[in-house]
Amino acid sequence: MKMSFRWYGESDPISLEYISQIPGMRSIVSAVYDVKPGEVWPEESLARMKEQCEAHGLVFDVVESIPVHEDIKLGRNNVDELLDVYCENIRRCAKYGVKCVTYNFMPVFDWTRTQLDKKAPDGSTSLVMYWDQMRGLDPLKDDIHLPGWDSSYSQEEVRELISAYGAIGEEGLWRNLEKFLKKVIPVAEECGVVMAIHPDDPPYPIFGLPRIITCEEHLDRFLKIVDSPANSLCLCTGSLGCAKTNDVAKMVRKYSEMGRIGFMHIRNVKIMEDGSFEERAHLSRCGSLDIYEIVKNLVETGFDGYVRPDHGRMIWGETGKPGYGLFDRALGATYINGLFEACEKDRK
Ligand code: DNO
Repeated sequence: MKMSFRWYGESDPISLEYISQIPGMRSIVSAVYDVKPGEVWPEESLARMKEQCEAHGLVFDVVESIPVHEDIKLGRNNVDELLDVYCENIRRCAKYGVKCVTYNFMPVFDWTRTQLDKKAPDGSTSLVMYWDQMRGLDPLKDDIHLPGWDSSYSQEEVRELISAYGAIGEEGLWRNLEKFLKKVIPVAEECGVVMAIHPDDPPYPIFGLPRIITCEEHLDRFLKIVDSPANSLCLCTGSLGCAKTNDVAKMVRKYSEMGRIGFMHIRNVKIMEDGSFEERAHLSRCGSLDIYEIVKNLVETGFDGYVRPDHGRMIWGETGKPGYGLFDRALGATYINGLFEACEKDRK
């Protein structure tokens, strides 16, 4: 496996120097952040990122994400033009050494949480989603500002998008995903890039918006649309893992055996009685997921893709981007490295 760390570019308070000091760190996961979805990424930005990483002994070879424009997901008139731009961005990334590109196909919003700084008894804070804070919210009626939601949409636009997605429904979203994959995957194959779709977080409908990358049955359907290793998964344990019905360790074994996991996001969540969840420290005993079992399954199936410690808590007084501090993610990386070493040595 190739250990990696997400870096938000020059505006990230965490420096590449600090990241390079984490034992076993190899790759940087980043993106061009100052360009809107649907626009071409300047080559200079990619070249600069590559150079900066190399200057710190790191490799910039994973992109998270090239965002998919809502009009692609909705299959609107300008979709062909937008797909051309998307393909051009893949080509440009590949030119600067990128091997894996993550994206998602979630309507309107990326991940959903109700609080980003829930304090645990030990004083650390983390992201949570509590149903009693979600119930009763109706984006069609109320002005909703959930933490982390894309503030680039006005409430009016959000309402318009929600009704447009309501009109196409789940099957419409699948059709538009199919069109996207049939255009994009051949380009990725041509330039040696693995496209890794991120599951919906959480993996069930929110506010009636369709969500399709949610469970084993749907992942099977997704992988069959284009049966190529370039069409693969970014298997996020914490996203899939907050639905009790997903057996994440089993899914990891199955898709890794098939050679269809390009990227692993490893983190733990604690699922509560009512289906609410809290992000926890990476250790198995801290949450509902057995991280040891997950890593063991990766090792036993010869996984050689990218791994990153996903969301950490805020600890030791650190402040910054929720989920993306240095300290707890570095602890996560070290724990995951330990599990890999133990499982690999056990196998010999
Ligand atoms: C959350 C991340 C997601 C992920 C996108 C991929 O912290 O895992 O925002 O980057 O869904 O497109």
